[in-house]
Amino acid sequence: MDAAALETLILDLHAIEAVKLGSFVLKSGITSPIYLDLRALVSHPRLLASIASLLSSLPATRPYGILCGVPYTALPIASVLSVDRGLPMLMRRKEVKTHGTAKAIEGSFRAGDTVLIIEDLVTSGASVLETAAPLRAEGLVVADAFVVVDREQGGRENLAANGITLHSLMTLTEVLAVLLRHGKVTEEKAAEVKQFLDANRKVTVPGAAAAAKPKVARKGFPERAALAKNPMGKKLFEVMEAKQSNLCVSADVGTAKELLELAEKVGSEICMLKTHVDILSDFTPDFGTKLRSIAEKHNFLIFEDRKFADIGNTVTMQYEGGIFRILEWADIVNAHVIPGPGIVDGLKLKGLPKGRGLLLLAEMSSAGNLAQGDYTAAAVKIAEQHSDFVIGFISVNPASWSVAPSSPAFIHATPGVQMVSGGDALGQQYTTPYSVINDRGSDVIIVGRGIIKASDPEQTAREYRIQGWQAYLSSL
Ligand code: S5P
Repeated sequence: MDAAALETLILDLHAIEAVKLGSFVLKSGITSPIYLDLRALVSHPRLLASIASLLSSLPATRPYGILCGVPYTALPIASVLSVDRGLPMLMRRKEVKTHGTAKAIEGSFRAGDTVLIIEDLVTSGASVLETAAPLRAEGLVVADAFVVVDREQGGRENLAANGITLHSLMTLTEVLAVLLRHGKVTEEKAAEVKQFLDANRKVTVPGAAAAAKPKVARKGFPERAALAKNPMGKKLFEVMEAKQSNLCVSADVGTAKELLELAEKVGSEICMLKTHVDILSDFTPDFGTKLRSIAEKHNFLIFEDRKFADIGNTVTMQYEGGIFRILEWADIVNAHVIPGPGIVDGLKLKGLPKGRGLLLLAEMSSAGNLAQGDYTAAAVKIAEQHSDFVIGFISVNPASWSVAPSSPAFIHATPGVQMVSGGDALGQQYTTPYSVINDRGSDVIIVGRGIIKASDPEQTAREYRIQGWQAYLSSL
């Protein structure tokens, strides 16, 4: 690295007020005596060019053929680098369009291509991870990230833990040294910044974008397993802990053949596989046995998303009988609470003796749904009255509930999860794994199309598992 060029760059950044000293509250929630904001760069093409040229000289651990800037500040930097080097770019959408082609990544690529991530500033590494996830989900390889400034607050370590090597033009310590040498900062202020840096070496929010502190803090899964009254609820906690997975894949495919293949593929990454048995065109009575043997092999639970919604007597027959014989093979089923507590009594009559568990739909993910407020509170009440059988809820934002379940043994499982927020054309609404677990206080992410429609469901399931698990860890 050309030390003189770097020194000039730091002074230039200070001159355009991209580096400020004072007292600032960062995105991560901590108060910092130094603030960096590289957004102003768009007004300074010469500086932009010199940053791109310096970045260009950084070594990578792996040859790359595509660049991807982290939105938004790094986009112009990546663009200049792209033009300079003649390397194509990809763009990651922060929001996926609700209608039309809901693509998270814009641009052309082939699975297996290596993408270099470009970022302006790294604190915890969360933004880089948020960009890497959908790229990896498409089968792209992400091994390195180039960043202008490393704030030295855990980003390097968090990224390394996710298989990404961070290469920075400068660290905050280096910025400070240059400013001090040129009399741009007093000895006193420099000492304050140094002290701040030492005190904040680790901002451990891997996968986080919003806050350093989780909005919902909670007990760990092993502790909650001990509190569970229902054996299947206990088992789900144990499986999650053993596999470090709070990912449930929603296997919404059209045939049993595809479903069983998918179960084999994603089995090692999940704690639970969710089925809609009534959409399988080739269902045969041996489906349950086949699925159970895959579940045993990979140690995951089977959740038939039957959404029972009738009176107690009818649901006993729907649960046990018909051609699907759900009771025989599904560890967990779910039910609406619209009929009142009788539905739980009915299902429990059949399910409890077989050690099964039930999730109640306390909320729904679709736009305009009616499961809110008092309805959600009623679901909590019914669950508490049947805590021997009800293991938890289908929830969307349990952190916002006016009446929270009294026992931490209840599990929250949340559908409507993708790497980028947005929705589909039929009312589904998506939130990211981090937000679902950390901001909204859920436990399990339920992912359907985000995984099953990906070009590499196995790799994508792995990415979701890592994101979901890290979000859980950071919420403890
Ligand atoms: O409120 C809900 C409840 C459920 S169980 N919203 C949902 O989307 N689900 C189910 O989760 C839905 O039936 C589908 O099987 C899955 C979401 O799939 P995705 O493709 O949108 O991720």
